[in-house]
Amino acid sequence: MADTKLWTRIAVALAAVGALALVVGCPPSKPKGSKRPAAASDIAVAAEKTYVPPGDLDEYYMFSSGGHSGQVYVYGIPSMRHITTIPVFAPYSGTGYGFDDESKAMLGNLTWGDVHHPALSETGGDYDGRWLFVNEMNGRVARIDLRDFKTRQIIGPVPNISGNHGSTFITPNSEYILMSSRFSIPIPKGKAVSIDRYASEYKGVAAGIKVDPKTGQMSLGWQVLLPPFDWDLGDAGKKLSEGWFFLTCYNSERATGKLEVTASQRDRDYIAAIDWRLAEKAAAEGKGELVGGVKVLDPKTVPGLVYLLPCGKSPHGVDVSPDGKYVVGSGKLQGVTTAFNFEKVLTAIKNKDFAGEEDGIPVLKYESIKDAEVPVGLGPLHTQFGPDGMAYTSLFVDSALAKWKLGTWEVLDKVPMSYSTGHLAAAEGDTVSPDGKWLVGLNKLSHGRHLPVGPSQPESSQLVDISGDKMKLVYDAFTEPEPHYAQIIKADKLKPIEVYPREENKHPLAIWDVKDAGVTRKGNEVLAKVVVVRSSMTPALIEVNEGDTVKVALTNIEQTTDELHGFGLLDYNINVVLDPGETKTVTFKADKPGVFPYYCTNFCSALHQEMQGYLVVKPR
Ligand code: CUK
Ligand code: CUA
Repeated sequence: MADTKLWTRIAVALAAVGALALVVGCPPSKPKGSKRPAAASDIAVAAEKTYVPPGDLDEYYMFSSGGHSGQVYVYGIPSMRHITTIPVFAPYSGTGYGFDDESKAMLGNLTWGDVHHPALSETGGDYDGRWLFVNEMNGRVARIDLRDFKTRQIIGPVPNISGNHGSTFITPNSEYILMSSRFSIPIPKGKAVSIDRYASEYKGVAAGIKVDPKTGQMSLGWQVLLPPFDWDLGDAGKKLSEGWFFLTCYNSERATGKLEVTASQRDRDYIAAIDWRLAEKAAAEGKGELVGGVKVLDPKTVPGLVYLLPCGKSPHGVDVSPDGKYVVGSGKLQGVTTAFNFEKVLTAIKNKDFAGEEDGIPVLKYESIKDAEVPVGLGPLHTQFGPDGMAYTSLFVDSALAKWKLGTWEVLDKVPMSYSTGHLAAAEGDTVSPDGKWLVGLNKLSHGRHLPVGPSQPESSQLVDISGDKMKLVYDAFTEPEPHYAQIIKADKLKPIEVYPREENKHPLAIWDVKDAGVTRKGNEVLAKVVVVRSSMTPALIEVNEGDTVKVALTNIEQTTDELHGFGLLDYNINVVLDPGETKTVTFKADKPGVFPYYCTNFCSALHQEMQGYLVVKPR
C-alpha cells in the first residue's frame, strides 16, 4: 500500500516534470531563440566533423525506421544527409512501389504499416551487411535486401500476434527474429471473449520467426505462450547470453484500462528470458499445439523455456551488452536503469532460486540477479553501447542522453536533446563490437529548431560525437515520421549493385529486343510486352477493347548506372518505375474507353519527353 502511495507521488512528480518540460522546452515562436550559445571554435569543430565535401562519401549508413509512414529512411553519417527512402509497408510513388503486380502482391490489403525496429542481419554478432529486417505493428516483418535496397519479402500478419512491437530483434547468426504481442488477445484470432476474462483467457505471445541463413527467407517458426502482460520490446542475447531472447512487459497488473487497476500500479514488471534453442528443440520434438497454423509452446509443459526477471516499473527497452553479460532494462517511470548480470541469472536458474511464479513461469529474485541500478536520469528508455564498456541511455523525461560505464556504473556525462529522445542509435552499437564515434538521438519532438512549417512538425534526429570523454552535439536533422529505432553500419560492409545484370533477370516476361515487343491477345486478356530504353517505349501503341484485362510487362533493357525509366499511365492510376535491367508487370481492367497517354516519369536523357505512347481503349 505504501508502495502504491509512493508510486502515486512519483507519477505526479513525473507528470509535473513532463508538463514543465513542455512549457520550458517549446517557446511558441522560434527559430531565433533556438540558437544556443556555442563558442566559435565548437561550431568550427562540429562543422568540420560533420561536413562531407561534395563528391565525398559518408562513413556510415543509418537505417532509420519511418514509424507509421511505413517506410525506412537511409541517412549518411556524419553528414545526416537523407540519401534514399526504402518503401516497405506503404505504396511510394517515387519508386512505383505498390503499383506493379509484384509489390502490390507483397503489400496485400494493407496500405500502411507502423515500422519501429530495423535489425541488420548478423554473423557472429556483427552486422554482415546482407539484409535489413523491419517490423510493423500489424503483425508483419519485412526483409530488405541490401544488395539492391529493395523490400523482397513481407511475412504476416503472423497468426496469434497482436500489435507486433517486440520485433525485429535478431539472433547473433540471424537464425531467428523475435516477435511479440503488445496487446494480449484471445487466440486464435477471431474469438470474442469478454474483457472480464482478460486475466485468464487473453494471451501474450512471443514468436520466433525462422530465417533461412542462405537466402534470408523468413518462415513462421514457433511461438511461446506468455501471460497477458503487454510484451513490449526485446533483444537477443549474445556471447555469454547467446541462445536467449529477452522481452519486456509493462502490464503485469493485467490491467484492461479499468480505473481501479492500471498498468503502472506495481513497482516491478518483468523481463522475460526465453531459451530459444529449447523452443526450437521442443517444437522439433513435436511438443506444443497448433494454434492458428503455428506451433505454440506452453511454458508449463516445457520446463526451462521461460523465466521472469523482475524489472523496475513499466520497463520499455531491454538491451544486451556487447559481451552478453549484462541485460540492461529501463523502467520508463524511473530515474534508474537496471543492469542484470546474466551469470547470476544462470546461477539462480541452476539453484532454482525463485521468488514465485506467474502462470507457471518461475520468477527470479531481483536482488540476486541485479548488479546495479544506474542513476542515469528520468525516463530511461533505450541503451546502446560503445567500446570499452561505455553505455548510452536515452532519457525521455529529462530529454537527454546519458553516458555511463558498465562495471563501475558511474554516470559520466549527459547531453541535452531537443526534444525528448525515444531511441538512440550508436555506430554498430548493439553488436559484439561497437564502434563508438557516433550516436544519434531519435527525438519524438523537434520543438521549433527548424524553419516553421505549420502545425504538422517534423521529428528530429541529432548527431552526437562520442569519440571524446564528453559527448558533443554536432548536428540537427529533421526526419520523416516517425523515427523509432535506427541502426548504423559501416558503409564499407555494403556492396550494393548499380544495375540488375541482364543474365540474372529470370522474369518470364522479360524481353531484350524491340523485335520481341508487341501486343498479344487471348480471349479478353491482353498482354503487352514493352521494351523501355533511351529514348522510346516499344510498342508506342497498345490497342485494347473496353472490359479487357490488360497486363503490361515492362523491361528496362539499360545496363547503365542510374538509367531508370518510368511508366506513368494517365487516368488509370498506374505508375511503374524500372531500374536498369529490371522487369515488372502491371495488370488492370480497361474499364474506361478513350485515349490514354503513357510516358516515362524519370528524366533520363535529352529525349526523355519523347519516351511516350498511347493506350487506346475502344468502347464496347
Ligand atoms: S519504441 Cu518508439 S521510443 Cu517502438 Cu522501440 Cu521506444
Ligand atoms: Cu526514360 Cu525518361
